[in-house]
Amino acid sequence: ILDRVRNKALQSKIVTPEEAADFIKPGMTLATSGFTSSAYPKAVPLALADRMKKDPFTVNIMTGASTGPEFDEALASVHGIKKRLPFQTDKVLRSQINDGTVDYIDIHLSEVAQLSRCGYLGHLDVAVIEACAITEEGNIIPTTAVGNSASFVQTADTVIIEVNNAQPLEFEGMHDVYLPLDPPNRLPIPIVRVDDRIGTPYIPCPQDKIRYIVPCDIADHTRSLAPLDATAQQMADLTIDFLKREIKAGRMPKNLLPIQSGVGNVANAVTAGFVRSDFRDLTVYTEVIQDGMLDLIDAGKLNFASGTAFSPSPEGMARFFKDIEKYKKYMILRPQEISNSAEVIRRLGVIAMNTAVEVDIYGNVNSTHIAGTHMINGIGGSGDFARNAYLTIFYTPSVAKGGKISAVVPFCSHVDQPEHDVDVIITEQGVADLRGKSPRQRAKEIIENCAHPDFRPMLRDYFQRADAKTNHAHTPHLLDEAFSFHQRYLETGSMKRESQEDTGKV
Ligand code: 0RQ
Repeated sequence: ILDRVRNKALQSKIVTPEEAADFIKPGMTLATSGFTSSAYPKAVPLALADRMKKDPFTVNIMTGASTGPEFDEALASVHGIKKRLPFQTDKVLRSQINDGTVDYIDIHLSEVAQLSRCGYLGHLDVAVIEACAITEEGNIIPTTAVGNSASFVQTADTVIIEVNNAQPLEFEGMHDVYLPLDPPNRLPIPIVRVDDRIGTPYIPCPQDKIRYIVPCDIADHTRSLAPLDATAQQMADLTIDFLKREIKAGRMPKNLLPIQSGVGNVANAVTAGFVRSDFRDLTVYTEVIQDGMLDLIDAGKLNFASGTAFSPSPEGMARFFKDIEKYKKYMILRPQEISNSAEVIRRLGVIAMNTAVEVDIYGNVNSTHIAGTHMINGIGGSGDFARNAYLTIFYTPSVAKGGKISAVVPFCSHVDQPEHDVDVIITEQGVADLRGKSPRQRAKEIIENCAHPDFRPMLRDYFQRADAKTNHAHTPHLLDEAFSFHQRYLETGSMKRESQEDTGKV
């Protein structure tokens, strides 16, 4: 890695992953790079997990967002994590979050850096940051994500840098690192177009803060794309039609407004829908840039994409590297407090498209908890975008688990995005446009347009009885029945009534 550590004096700090991991003591808080399986440190966590296997102890961990198996899975598998924030997607860790072993703090991704700088998340002992290279001045060239790295480097006592040879040096120049001052000294973030550059192409790092430099040659463990299913495809088609109507109504320019889309099946299908559509000159202001953006560039439909992480599938990454000089011109990676900044999202007028686990008849959205109790992943950036976007769309298939669960329920068992933040809900059944509608009008729109026909009669029945019993209250509910769908699912494995299971009728 000598050619990647450009400052000769710093080369004396190169050690093995084991030596660096030895520095980490029980109870310490590690603040690391990493955002959705991109740019997370790999060699040091693996060495740390090895040490914990022989001599068990725990640490606290904060990252940008989720990481790969060499990090969350490796450390959770040896019961090495006590506290974790702000987002994760690992199976082993998820089970420990739901059995009381791990204290998991689910935070809007834009807020983590400020909360940590202002001392609300505890003391940061060590920042462990993946780099492409270290400059003559000791500054860090990030890899596939920026996440919270710049802030963590500023705040942590000491810094360990993993220089990853598997991450091509071509990433240099793709980043724009800008750290806002904290209140009361904050200035406006001067982004007025998605491609504006306002910071440095590196993470500033005082040389004397760097304790160790560790070589690593393990690539990001990103996932292959699942084939698009018919349900997701249908939601994508509904979205394209809906947006065309918005343009016709004069609510958006012909090339739309900057797009944000979450990760997963529906997001991929929606992006593929844009590729097939006749939209042109699209722009993207999002968190995670995935394969679909490469498709849009190839189709000549994308002008520019801004994000905090580049997380394509392994096939997408290979494609990116084959034509890196071309693709690089279309992309920028920023700190997550900038990619997800309320101020910038509101100014640009972003169209936010994210996925829900369930929605209720009034438009509240649950993005995180099964049956109100069991954490899936976390709110991620969905709330940052949902609250501040010009147009906020949530997607969910109308049913889950082979039709036994309705994704439209009387009352969400956990609320991540309140009804006030949700403009539109799309399922494969149709579109509910909630803008300018009262709760009573919303209920009708959601039940008739989005719920699965199997569950529509039960939902209508609930609404009508709630309306009568509350004397037409503003938001009619039967408090003793509001969670009856969930209760039935927990007791019988299905939200359907017994008679309905037998006969198909309510
Ligand atoms: O369980 O895998 O056991 O079958 O929940 O459901 O349909 O695979 O959902 O992968 O699209 O993720 C909301 C979790 C959706 C995701 C969520 C069961 C279902 C399955 C998962 P199985 P799917 P997806 C950008 C923005 C929050 C963060 C976010 C998410 C499992 O989109 O984490 O948006 N969002 N970030 O069977 C019980 C229901 C259910 C249900 C589905 N109503 N009740 N189980 N399931 N609906 C990214 C970042 O922020 C970094």
